[in-house]
Amino acid sequence: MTSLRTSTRLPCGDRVLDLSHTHVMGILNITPDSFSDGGRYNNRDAALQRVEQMLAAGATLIDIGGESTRPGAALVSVQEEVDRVVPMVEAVKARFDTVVSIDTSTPEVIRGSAAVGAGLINDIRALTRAGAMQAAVDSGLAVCLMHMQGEPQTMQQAPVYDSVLAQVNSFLDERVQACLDAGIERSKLVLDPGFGFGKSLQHNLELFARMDQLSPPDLPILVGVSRKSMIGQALNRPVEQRLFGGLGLAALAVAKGARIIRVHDVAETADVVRMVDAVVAAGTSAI
Ligand code: PT1
Repeated sequence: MTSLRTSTRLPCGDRVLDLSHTHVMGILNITPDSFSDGGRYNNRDAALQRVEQMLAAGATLIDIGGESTRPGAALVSVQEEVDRVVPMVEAVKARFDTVVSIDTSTPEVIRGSAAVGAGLINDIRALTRAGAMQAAVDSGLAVCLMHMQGEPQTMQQAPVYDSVLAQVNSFLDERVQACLDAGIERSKLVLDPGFGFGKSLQHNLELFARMDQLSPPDLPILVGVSRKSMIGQALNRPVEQRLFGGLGLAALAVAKGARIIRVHDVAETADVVRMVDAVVAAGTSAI
């Protein structure tokens, strides 16, 4: 399988990610109600230990989020989010040589985190919040643009599409153009179909199957399906029994050209990713 997604270097602040292979992004939720971590990592030392484990297990990015965005989650105040996220970014960058991604839509969090060494802005709202685009431009950081229909609180109440791929693509095309118009370099952009964000099981499955047709065709793709309800619905499994389903999807995502896989279960996913990468590389080598 050849890919049009040709860019091999993603500049992330003080680091560069080599996108000639697939990266595992480890999730660090620092919300009291966080999805499937049960808020166990609120405590600074426990969170840093978790980061150390994820890096040892093969994560090359750590995604730090202070606002839960799973279906039905409530908003947090700007001050609360800044207070949760920025000191954690600073603590991680002080101790570990890694790329820190910030899972945020909030301009104050983007600015504060950029000042203490974050490398990637992972925004489920694709820089649509007032002031977020300018904060991203000023930061000079890489940006992941994700598709979502609606807002987390209500997005799973009967989502509707004519064609899910066409609608996701027209949204992503528009957000990429908005970033370019604002002055963000194309080489700093990453796309995310937004699995579970305003999508039924059927929408998620169709979007996954056609991920190689995500637009624009030259930009790298990030996939986040770890422990999500699309696995629960397809397999009839509660959240603590979704690992194997998630690993299957991770393998398929890599085969379809995804370059960053966002997960809770780093060690297991890292083996899957390295294995599939090895097969893909063998199929595209000149020998
Ligand atoms: C994601 C993602 C994210 N997911 C990016 N950032 C979450 N770039 C947070 C469910 O259906 O996919 N990409 N940040 C977590 N959000 C959800 C959504 C968690 C849906 C669970 C579900 O169970």
